[in-house]
Amino acid sequence: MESIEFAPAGWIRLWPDFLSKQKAAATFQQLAESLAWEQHAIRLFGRMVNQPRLTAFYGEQGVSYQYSSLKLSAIEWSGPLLKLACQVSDVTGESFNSVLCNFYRDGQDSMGWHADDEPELGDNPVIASVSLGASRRFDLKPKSDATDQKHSIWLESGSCLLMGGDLQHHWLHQIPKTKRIHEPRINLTFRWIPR
Ligand SMILES: O=C(O)CCC(=O)C(=O)O
Ligand SMILES: [Mn+2]
Repeated sequence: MESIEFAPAGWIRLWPDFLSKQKAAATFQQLAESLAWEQHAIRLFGRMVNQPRLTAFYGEQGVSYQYSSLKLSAIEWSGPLLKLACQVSDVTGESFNSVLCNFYRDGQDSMGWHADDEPELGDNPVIASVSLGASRRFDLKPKSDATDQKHSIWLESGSCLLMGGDLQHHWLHQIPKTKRIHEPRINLTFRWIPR
């Protein structure tokens, strides 16, 4: 496990081999085929635009999550997602009751700069992020816009990243678009959302 402390605040930990490459590839296939992937439209600067990726939200019954003008009710998790949630909890020592799943079809799919700071996640949320399929670059920059402090981490298939402390108060993160990647990636962000 690798650990990085962030100034001004927060931390991340990374388990590069949370799942073996083989297990990660099999899990990618299974989730790509079985989850209820949808492309949602969100309101951006007063216009409705499609998110540049597919998503699916799963978790314990009754959990819902509101972000970017969307309100998602969890589909009850079972099988592979529930098993992964248990494995993530075992490795990280943290509890999760839901998972926001993202499907990046290729390098043209992305996630813009944001922090996971919605009020329902609580004050200092701990979020675990499991990556399957193509490696993508994960960038972090301070909200204060001190651009010299930018960090980038390659999230490889089978890795598990944990974000915690007050990272979401002080830092933004993104998955940038790239012309160089043509393969798909699934990312699973495990969260704790009170019901
Ligand atoms: O795809 C990723 O690695 C990041 C996903 C993310 O930041 C999110 O779902 O909030
Ligand atoms: Mn995020």
